[in-house]
Amino acid sequence: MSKNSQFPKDFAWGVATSAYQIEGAAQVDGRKPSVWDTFSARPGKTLNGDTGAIACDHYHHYKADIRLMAQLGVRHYRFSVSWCRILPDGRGKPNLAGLDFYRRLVDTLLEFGITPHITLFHWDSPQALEDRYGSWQSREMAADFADYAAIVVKHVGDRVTHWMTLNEIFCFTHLGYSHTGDPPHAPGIRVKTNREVWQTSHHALLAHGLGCQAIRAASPRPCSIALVDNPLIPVPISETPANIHAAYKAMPYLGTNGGILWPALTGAYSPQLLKDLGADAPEIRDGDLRNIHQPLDALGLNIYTGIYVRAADNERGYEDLPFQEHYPRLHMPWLWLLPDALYWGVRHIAATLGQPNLPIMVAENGCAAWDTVNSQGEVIDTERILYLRQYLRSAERAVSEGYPLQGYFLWSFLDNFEWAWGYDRRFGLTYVDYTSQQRIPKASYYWYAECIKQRRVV
Ligand code: GCO
Repeated sequence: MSKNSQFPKDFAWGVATSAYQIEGAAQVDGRKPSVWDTFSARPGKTLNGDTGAIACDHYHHYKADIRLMAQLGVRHYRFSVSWCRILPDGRGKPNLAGLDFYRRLVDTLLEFGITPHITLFHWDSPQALEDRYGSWQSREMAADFADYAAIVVKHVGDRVTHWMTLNEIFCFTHLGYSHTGDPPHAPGIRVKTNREVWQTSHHALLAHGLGCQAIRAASPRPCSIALVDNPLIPVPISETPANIHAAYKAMPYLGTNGGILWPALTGAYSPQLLKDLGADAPEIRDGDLRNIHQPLDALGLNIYTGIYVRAADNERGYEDLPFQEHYPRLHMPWLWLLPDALYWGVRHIAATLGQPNLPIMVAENGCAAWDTVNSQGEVIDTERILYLRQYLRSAERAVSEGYPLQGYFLWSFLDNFEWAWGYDRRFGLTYVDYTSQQRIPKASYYWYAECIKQRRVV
């Protein structure tokens, strides 16, 4: 059997986390609540009533955590900044203690030779803005986000040059606001119409666009700006010309693809989606699409799963093939094992969105498994290795076929607060004992270290 081919020397190997999921220290150094503090404290909203109040207490353990990250061998770390540490009331005067935490964090990363990639928004918006104007329900949120972004960039832009604006617009808008039932994500608002839901994601797109402009204006050095999205990826059930064509046809229809990636990358909602939405389409004011469609230096894709499609003799030219009950999945209801989604995600950006030269980073890929500590104090997470190995092979295929896939951030470095699933679901390469805050590198940590060292899938 031939050996897998090596990844290029400059391929960026990384890990990813987000502020609310790991930091804890919810009431420390002037931080005020985010919508996730409020939502998770409401009875019945998260599994076992878990909240991120303490989480991995990374706020106090960041030095040891970064040392462990350096031992893993990664040279890139994607983390997010908590808006309500920087601007506890969402706007106004910055809180210097909050800014200082991120400066210390960045300096420690740089000492260890790790490049910081900062996500400015990973769902934890200030509760104060929810109280003031209903956060993403208001256009004001976009301008407030841009102001906040400029503050962070001014403060650490002398040492950070990789920025990501918003993480997964679909999740914090379409799962945070709903017209059909109780939304599973913060702020958890019932609205009256689907149009109002689409209005929230439109405002988030606007925040991305104004944010890009604010970052470029504030950055003291040339910098790289990305959007991070989790499109629903159509994967041809077999790679015949007809099924590949069907996957291309499906991409602008599926999920919210046509209303998030399309406007961000092409400057227009996909006509397919607009036709489906009819009167539910959001209000788009003059100039919005121009603001939203900003030049990007990279695109971050979060890829965990996808959906099989095949050619069909219907108006759309494709049909989805929903997963059957016994199809393999990892420890989340939606985490169907579909490694080819990674390759196809990258390929769709070139083929369907017409952006063959846009550098792509896998900004998240990983899985929750049923991790336990054995009698020798180890965590042997072979399910995670099985999952990751196949997705990384899919990444290797994309690179070897010449697609501009330049890096991979594994989700996640640490077990952490998995939103509505609390601490029950573990996505880390590192096991966290939440009582003692002890960290135990899992078998997958050592496996990933070896991949990085050899620059190939081992
Ligand atoms: C994301 C989510 C992460 C989740 C991960 C696993 O960006 O996709 O925000 O925070 O923890 O996706 O569900």
